Amino acid sequence: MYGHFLINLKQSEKKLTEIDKEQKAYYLRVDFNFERGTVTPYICNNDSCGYRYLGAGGTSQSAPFVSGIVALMYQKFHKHTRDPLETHSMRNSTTKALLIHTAVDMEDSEQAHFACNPDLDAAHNDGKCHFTPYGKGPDFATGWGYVDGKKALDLISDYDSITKEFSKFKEIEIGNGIEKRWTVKVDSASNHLRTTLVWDDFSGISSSTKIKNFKDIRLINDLDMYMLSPSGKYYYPWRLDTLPTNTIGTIGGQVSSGIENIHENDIGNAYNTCNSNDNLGYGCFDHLNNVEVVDVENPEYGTWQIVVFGRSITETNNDKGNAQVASLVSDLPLSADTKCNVEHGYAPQTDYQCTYELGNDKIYYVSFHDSTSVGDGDDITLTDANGNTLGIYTDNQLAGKTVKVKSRNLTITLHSNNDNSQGWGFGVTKIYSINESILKLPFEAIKKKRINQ
Ligand SMILES: [Ca+2]
Ligand SMILES: [Ca+2]
Ligand SMILES: [Ca+2]
Repeated sequence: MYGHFLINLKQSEKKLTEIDKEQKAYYLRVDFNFERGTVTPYICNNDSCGYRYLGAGGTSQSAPFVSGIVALMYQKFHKHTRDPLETHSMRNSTTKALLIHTAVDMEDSEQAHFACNPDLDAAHNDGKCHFTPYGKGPDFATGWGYVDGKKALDLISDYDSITKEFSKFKEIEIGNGIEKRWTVKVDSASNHLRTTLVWDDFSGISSSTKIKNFKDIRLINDLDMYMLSPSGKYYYPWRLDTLPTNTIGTIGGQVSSGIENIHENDIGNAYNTCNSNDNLGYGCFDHLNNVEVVDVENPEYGTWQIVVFGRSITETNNDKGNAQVASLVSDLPLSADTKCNVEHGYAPQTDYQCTYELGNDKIYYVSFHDSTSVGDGDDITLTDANGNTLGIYTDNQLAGKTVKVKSRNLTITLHSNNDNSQGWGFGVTKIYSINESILKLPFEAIKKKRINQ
């Protein structure tokens, strides 16, 4: 093992004093060499440690830099928690989520081109050098962008020693069919809001990798995430369509095994919209990766909801053996989960309760999922913040319905009796408010008055 770590990737070869001047925040210097079976530190001269920065790219070049940044992240985590890392640490998915969350997206530019893509060159076969195009969002050339070590480290702050949690990232547990919610509050002008979800998926079966269709799902566990704006608009995660995987056998009479037949127009841009922009269909989510990122440009002021759903959890890795542990990262402090675990379909006698935080000042509309239903002898009760019952619903009475609530919060309770009849349970698809200024328009007031007369 051999490597030099320094965060600034753009340096060519500099003296230590020059590097010191340019590093304003955090940096790590680990110089070591593996000689004759022992790891030895590099010997520094007065002002130089023999740094060499290679002009090459690729995972080999990035691995020592990213590893060094992750080492600093663990160090900072430990500094806040004061717990030994052997007993309290971050999962792999958490460091990965923090790095992806803070990565700086890269978009195509002439200056950034540094190597021809052999697959594209072979497919086009026109004697020209073809570069991998890369657009906004995740792409095939630069992934989620370049690592911003300082930003990643900055997220490891604001630690609560009582709950033993950091405010902007959490390790969460999601079971099959379970939906959980968190909220973040946008209360100052911001041109961007991002949420990142990463999980360490259970290992696959090696024989399954031989399946030819690469668009097939390889995930063992698939989690989905979306965000809901204060006015009830959905924001979906990024998706990126797969590339063709048929190989080119011969080019100009020469066999080139492993070269794939990819043309420039096969490489599309990532996208994060969904057709009607008003549904939570399967196609609105990614089902190929163990990473989901939701980006919002110019977010609305108010309380945003982050919803994580266990689309398909077939293997578990939490202590209780009933959920996938995942890592959730936000730009803003994540408010405590409403202790709401919605389960579809539910089992006999599995009563559960969810409280959704609303607001005193506005009328809120709460919409229920089309599948909402309960079995014989079971019901769904809606209660306001003062404990007043707003309604008791049976069968599929709440399916696709929107209820109007003016209360600080709304509690939904599902009562299930012990018989053989259960339903899907309930799902809240939207919570939104209409600005009071709209409700108080003179036109509305006049109209109401006339109706009253
Ligand atoms: Ca990009
Ligand atoms: Ca997914
Ligand atoms: Ca029942």
